[in-house]
Amino acid sequence: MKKFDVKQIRKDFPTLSQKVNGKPLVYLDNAATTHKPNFVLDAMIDYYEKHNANPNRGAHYLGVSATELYENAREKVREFINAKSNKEIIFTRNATESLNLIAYSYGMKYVEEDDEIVVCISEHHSNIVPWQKIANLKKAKLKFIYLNEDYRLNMDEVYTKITDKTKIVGIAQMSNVLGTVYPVKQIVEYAHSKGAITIIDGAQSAPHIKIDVIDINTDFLVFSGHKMLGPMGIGVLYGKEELLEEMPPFLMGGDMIEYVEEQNTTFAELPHRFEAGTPNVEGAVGLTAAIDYIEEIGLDNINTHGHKLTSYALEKLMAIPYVKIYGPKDLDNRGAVISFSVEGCHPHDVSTIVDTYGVALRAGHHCAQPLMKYLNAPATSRISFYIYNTKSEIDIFIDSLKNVRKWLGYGS
Ligand code: 7TS
Repeated sequence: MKKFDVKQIRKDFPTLSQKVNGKPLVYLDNAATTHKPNFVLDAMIDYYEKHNANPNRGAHYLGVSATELYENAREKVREFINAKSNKEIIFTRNATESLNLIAYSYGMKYVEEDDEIVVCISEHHSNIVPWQKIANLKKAKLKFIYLNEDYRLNMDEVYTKITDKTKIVGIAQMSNVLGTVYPVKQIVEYAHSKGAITIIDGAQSAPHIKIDVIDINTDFLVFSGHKMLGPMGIGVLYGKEELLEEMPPFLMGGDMIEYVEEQNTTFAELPHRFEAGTPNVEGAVGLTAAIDYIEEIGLDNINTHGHKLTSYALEKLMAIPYVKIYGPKDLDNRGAVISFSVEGCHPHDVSTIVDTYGVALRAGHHCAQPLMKYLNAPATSRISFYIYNTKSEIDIFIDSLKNVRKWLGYGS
């Protein structure tokens, strides 16, 4: 494992050397998407310059080369999450598409009237809206696990909400708003004891925490490449082979078939059955490079760095009397995402003002409106860190934040 050296790492990211509004960019919106190192950008250019072809089709040199790169990416992802087989790795556009695939394929086949689907109140819309649709279509019930006052989850709430009627339990391993990291292994174990299957949304956790699907024993896992240094437009669905084997295809067309007759079709083997149409080879190549880059630095180092920055930022934010933090205030089971509000200021004003100091943060409902309603907060501001962020960037952010209320006419 390489020594963790932020100065060196920053040199790999061309976007970070830009100025914004005349100030050095301080990018604190990594939960939305991360920037891409040259290693990833170069891999994608190399693909187009030397290998570009439509995979799984022609037997010509480039076609074989593109197919190899695409399948190497599948192997890379399999290793990354310790899945048993490449058949269990399906490439999608993003975590959202992966969740929709599970809902439309597994949900439509297995959910029945009066069944229950259980999700956490802090889910991203992509792990709520597809289930609302399935619940409506099937006359099933969508139930929510609520949180404690410290924004953590009490296992008693899990034991109450997951019942013998529960068919599906879906939970993000790390909340994109609160930063809370949930005890997914225990939740999976309990869901299984009640006969339910489990979906872990790893969109926020995969970039920071080593995920071992065999150890967690989840039935499905989803994540997006773009939140872990990879390009946009490539996502992953992991599913246990025995479940995927029994699931109907989600999208129909080229590449996912075995034989097509005028009126009937038989479908391809896994994983191709779930990958209709020309795949995103460029994205898969970029994701391979991103995983290589992350593994070179080491997920343990990345997680430790995130914790250091989070602890520093929490301390600074808690020292400001008019700032309220939405999320755990210590590092116990918590990731590198901090949501907060500034008394008397709309989060959009906060982000617009800090932007003039070069600071990029996110404001709004973070695609988690049910959580916002539960927290009684119409919107929050959010900072989120990744490998290239530094304590001095947090200092710049805190200084800019201290100017927000002055700008808006408050004394301090
Ligand atoms: N699940 C979680 C936990 C997320 O944070 C997000 C995106 C998604 C799913 C969807 O990912 P996508 O790649 O399919 O869009 N979260 C955010 C965010 O917090 N700010 O912008 C996107």
